[in-house]
This record gives sequence, C-alpha cells and structure tokens, in this order.
Amino acid sequence: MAKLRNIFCLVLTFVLLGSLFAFGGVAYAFDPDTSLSTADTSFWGESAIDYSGICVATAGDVNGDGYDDFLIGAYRNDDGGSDAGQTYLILGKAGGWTMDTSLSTADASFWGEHGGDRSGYSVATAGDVNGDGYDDFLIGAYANDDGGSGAGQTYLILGKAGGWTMDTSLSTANASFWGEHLGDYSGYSVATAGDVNGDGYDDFLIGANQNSDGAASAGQTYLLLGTPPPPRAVGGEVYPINKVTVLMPWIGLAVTLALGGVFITRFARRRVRS
Ligand SMILES: [Ca+2]
Ligand SMILES: [Ca+2]
Ligand SMILES: [Ca+2]
Ligand SMILES: [Ca+2]
Repeated sequence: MAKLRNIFCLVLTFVLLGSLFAFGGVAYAFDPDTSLSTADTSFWGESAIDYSGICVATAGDVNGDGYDDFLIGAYRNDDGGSDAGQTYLILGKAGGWTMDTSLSTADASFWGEHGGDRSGYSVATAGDVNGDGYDDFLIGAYANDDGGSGAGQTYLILGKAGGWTMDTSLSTANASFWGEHLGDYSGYSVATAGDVNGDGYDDFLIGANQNSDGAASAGQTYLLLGTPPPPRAVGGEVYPINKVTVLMPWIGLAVTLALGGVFITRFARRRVRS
C-alpha cells in the first residue's frame, strides 16, 4: 500500500512540474523587456525641466519605523531659486503605492540654499553616522558657491522619528561640507562607505571630481568618519567628557561610562549600503 502511495506521489509531482514548464517555466516576478508602465509606483517631477530622477537612492530607514525610505533628486527644480534643486524623501509603507504620483505629495523635501546650486544631483544614504538607530542621508550640491565659485557643498541630514516637512531649506541641514577650492564640484557624488573602521558608526564619501590637488582635474574623494553625538550641554557649557564606550553589536547597544553618567546608545545592527 505504501509503495502504491509513493508511486502516486511521484506521478503527481511529475504532472505538476510538467504543467509549470508547459506554461513557461518557473514564474519569476520580473521578466525581460517589461514596460515600466507596469511598475508598482511612479513619481512625476513637480514642474517642467526639474529633471527629477537624475539621482535616486535608498535613504535607509530614516524614521526607524522598520520600512526603508528613499530619495529622488531633481537638480534643476526652481522652488528654492532658479536651479537650486530639490530632493524628495518618500517614507516606506506597507501599501498604498500608486502610479503617476506627483512629487509634491512626498513626505519631505529639501531645497538648495541658493539659485544655481543644483542640489540633488547626488543623493544617498549615509548609513547611521551618529549611531542613534536612525539612518541618515546625504544631498550633494556640486555647483554651490559657499566655499568658492563651484566649490560645491554636501549636506548631511540626520534621521529622526518624525517632524519631516516639505520645502525645507538645506540651510537647516544638520551638517554640511564645502569643497576645498573653487571649481572642485565637491558633492558631484556622495555615498555611504559602510563602517570602514568598525567603530559602530557608519562613514561616508564625498567626491570632488574637478579637484586639482593631485593634478589638473585629477579629482579628490573625501572620507568622513561617523561620530557619536556631541557631549550634552550643561548650563550652556559643553560638558567635559572622559568616557569609555563598550560596543555590543550582538545586541545593538553601546554602553558609555562617562563623567556625569552612563549612557546607553542603540545603533543599527543592519547596515544599509548603496
Ligand atoms: Ca522608514
Ligand atoms: Ca530649473
Ligand atoms: Ca542616525
Ligand atoms: Ca565608522
């Protein structure tokens, strides 16, 4: 009886596999030569000649809700000034994605500081550079003039649980980095480097492809190491700190023994790489 049952199961398996291959083989979600009209979601630029989508990237999980978030750069957008550029942040969610969505409905956006900055030409997650468990991100504005004409500027925006808004000026970024010389075009590319020195804080890269320190337009790439938040201010003074930090990546915690207390920091065990 058992033998008969085994033969039956074998025949059934062959029939099922045969039907699968007869209908074009094992199905896969993505096929060759598929029109993007079948995409799950799409986003339109807000205005003509915005060139939105010049750069797109994951932002990591910037609000710590377990859904990864993403960035869309529109470096010729004029909302902050002619070609100041705008970068849109779209927060992840379980459902409700639709095609032909205007970027005006994004969860947050960031304008270049000045006309002609071309911010959003490069966008990327930075990983979690300050180890607070929220991923952080970078927006490059290679044509920004604050450090000299075309020196370029890159903005670091730290993740947070809430309070994201549209039409925010990049002048309110948590940190920014100028090119060394005029014409460097720093911020032409930006990326996370992962955690290159293994201290639990993600590190990041800024490219300045027109920098001439090595030779004319040899270019220069800068690595910035992630750091913990600055010491807490007490009575307007920066608190002097002598500390020992013990990283415990297996439970996603860092325990800092410092003058003034014991601080426990949660950091992302999962690393996001672009
Ligand atoms: Ca998220
Ligand atoms: Ca424009
Ligand atoms: Ca962070
Ligand atoms: Ca690091």
